[in-house]
Amino acid sequence: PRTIRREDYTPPPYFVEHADLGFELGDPVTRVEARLTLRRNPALPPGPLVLDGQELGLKRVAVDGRELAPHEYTLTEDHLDLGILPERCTVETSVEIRPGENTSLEGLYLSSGNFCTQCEAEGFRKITFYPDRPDVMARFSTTLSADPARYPVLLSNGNPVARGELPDGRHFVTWEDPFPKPCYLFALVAGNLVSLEDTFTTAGGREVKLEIWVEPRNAEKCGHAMHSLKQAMAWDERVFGREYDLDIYMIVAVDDFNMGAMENKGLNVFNSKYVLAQPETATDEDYEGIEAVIAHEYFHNWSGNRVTCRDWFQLSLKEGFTVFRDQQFTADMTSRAVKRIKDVNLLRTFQFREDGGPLAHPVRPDAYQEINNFYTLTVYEKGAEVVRMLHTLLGPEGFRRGTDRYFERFDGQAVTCDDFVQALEEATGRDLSRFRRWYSQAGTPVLGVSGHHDPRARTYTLTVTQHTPPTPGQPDKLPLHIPFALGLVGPDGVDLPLRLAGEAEAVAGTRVLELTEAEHAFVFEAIGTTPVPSLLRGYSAPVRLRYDYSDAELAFLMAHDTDEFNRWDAGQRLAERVITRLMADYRDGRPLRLDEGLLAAYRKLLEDPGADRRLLAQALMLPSEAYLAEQSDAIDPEAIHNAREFLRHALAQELRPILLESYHAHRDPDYRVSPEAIGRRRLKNVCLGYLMALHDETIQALCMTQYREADNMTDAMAALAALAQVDIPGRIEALAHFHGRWRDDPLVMDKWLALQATSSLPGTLEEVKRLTRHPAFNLRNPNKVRALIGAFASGNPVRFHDPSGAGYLFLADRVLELDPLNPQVAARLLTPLTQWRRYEPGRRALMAGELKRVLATPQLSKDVYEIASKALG
Ligand code: DPP
Ligand code: ZN
Repeated sequence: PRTIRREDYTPPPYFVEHADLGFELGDPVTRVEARLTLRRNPALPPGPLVLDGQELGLKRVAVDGRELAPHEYTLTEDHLDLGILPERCTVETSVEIRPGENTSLEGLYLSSGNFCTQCEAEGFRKITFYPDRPDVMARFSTTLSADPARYPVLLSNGNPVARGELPDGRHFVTWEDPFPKPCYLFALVAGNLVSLEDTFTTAGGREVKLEIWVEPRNAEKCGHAMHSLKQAMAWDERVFGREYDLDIYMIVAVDDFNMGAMENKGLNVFNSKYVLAQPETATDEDYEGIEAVIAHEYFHNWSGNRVTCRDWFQLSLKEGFTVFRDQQFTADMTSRAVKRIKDVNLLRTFQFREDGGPLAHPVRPDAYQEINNFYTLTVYEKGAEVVRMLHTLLGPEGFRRGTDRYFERFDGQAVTCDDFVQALEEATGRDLSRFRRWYSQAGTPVLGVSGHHDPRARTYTLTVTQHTPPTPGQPDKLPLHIPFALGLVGPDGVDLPLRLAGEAEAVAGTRVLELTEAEHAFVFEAIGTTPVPSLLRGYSAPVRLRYDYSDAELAFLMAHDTDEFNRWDAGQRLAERVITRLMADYRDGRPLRLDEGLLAAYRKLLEDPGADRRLLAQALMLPSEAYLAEQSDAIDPEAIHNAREFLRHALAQELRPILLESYHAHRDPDYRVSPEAIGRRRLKNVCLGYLMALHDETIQALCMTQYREADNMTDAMAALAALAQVDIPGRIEALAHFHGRWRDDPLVMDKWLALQATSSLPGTLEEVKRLTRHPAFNLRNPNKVRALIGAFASGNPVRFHDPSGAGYLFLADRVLELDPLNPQVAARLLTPLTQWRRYEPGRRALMAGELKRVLATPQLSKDVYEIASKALG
């Protein structure tokens, strides 16, 4: 496959001023008529018009009304070359496509018998011939026609301007989108759908119609999504000064979707997982996920749609920024510290893994074979961290001045990450030249910190070094501009006032130092007693922090740090250290013993009556097996699992009375959805999880009772998840009961599949294989694939990494089976194997063997080819 390079970018030779589209929707055949009004780019010498197009049956092509004969154009597998055209002209094409046969879920396809589209990144070329690149922005009008009985609802971008009946009995609707947009933001939906309607009045006083469209069976499940949308609209006005710009905003939920959702202008198409919720079917986490994704797609209306990307290398321009925006929104709607903890957990577990492996790439990549492979944690999550660092460096007001300038200056344009940074520089007068390296340099920087207190001079000296390890294609790294937030905590647990040598005044609490060189020494004055440094507060930069804390210092920070994030992080570091020691004991055959310091720290947590329940629940959770693996050198998943399970069991044994007490104290008679109620539920269920590690019949009975009596999915799932981990008759009974109750609800069945796939019981792989033949599973549905196969490979390290290699063989087989149907999801599924070099020698060889087998398979998609070849390269 061909490699596309950022440095090869050239502007488009033709612009599309207007795209007039007509769809005669039908299954098996849909006809698409396109009339493009074109203008040659005056800045370039005249060149040919080459339109992108794949799997299109070309019926007719005309220029300025004259039909071309076949010798007047060149048609290949993915292009239509019309040669040099006049400065201004219209090109008409007529093509036939077969949406019912489209299993890739890119372009136009059917989901539950309804038509829908997914065009980002390059799906529009499967709909019609077009310059499919984001820097070509056109005004679209779209006429949909279809059988009114089967497809009563016809939706596209913008405003509906005409509708009616056609002589042949079909009906039609014409939509016009007044905002020029790249074709990746095009969407259409047609089918038998019902809507929940509401309105939102913008700060400017315009009334916007809000519609959420779903299949009739889901009509009652849209309330939370609608509420979330209105919250997001109000928040974006308040915090970023951004108002909505059309008279109507529509969201459609479909069951078959490659991603979470898509921000098409005025017509978002969503994976139903991020729309549908009722207390009986959705957990508290699902509710939060819906709120976040609804907001994310809404925020794209400015950060992505009004100002879009010049090319796909700039993807983080819209994604990193929009993830940062949705993170801030969720923090405001829920708990800032808990949100931060979740995001950092994701980053440090999975983005760090990506950034340290064979697929490492900068936030703004330099090259790709298949752009779908670059919708990554690096582009999204590290990209959001980069924007967060800008926010920290500029302060909230400076950052807001910068984003105002960015939106104003680039409205209606397709721009670059550099343009974004430049707007922030212009608005604040700051020099961000060194900061820009965050966009070009891959890899996770390591900060080495040491502290020295001189009691006689009353100084405390912090020495900070930074170093970024090499990544593929980038052997040498330069120092980055890093905001380093910290405090020095005195023996009484209070932050010391901080004054650097040469400064007049001391500042109390957290302060942000700026690192720009490979090494710095900061001397704080008037420090009389030896402090414990609280470093990288709020996780102020996406780096690995190395500081040689003692266990006692970590326990101290865990109890006293005023920074909630660092309080949690100190607990995680302490637990990680304890588990690492247990792993060594396990491998060397020594008896495992519970660490008294950790036990005391956990007891203290549980005994604090005033604690925020959500934070407490979070603090009680041990680092995940995946996180622990990311910290290891030659990963041994079995040692990690057994050490961690030993610790869970030992803690539960020692803390049993207080865990039980806390469990009962946080059971509420009524289901409510306030932050307080959610925190109580979470804490109760974390306690239950620990208690179930005891393998005690009384506790198991308690768990069965919770499952049976639960009137909400959060409690039912918590109980069922714990039961799925133990080999008792109640497990089978509960899983069967759950299936019987929810077999007709696909989203709930996803949970059922995932629970079984992530059980650490020894028979899990066989169970997963059986489930691939169960009616609840369907290889063509990405949610099912993720729930069963994805969850097994990414969420069940001890079973997936069975030393026999059976898990690897199973995964590679599924990837090869899925690749011809849906390459995008197949490539994603393969990622756990790309980490092969990190494992101990036995597993390393088996993983590489499966990757080689995949790579040697004929007719591989370029999606899977790129991942497999880079992983082995
Ligand atoms: N729909 C995906 C997202 O919002 C891609 N734009 O992140
Ligand atoms: Zn996005």
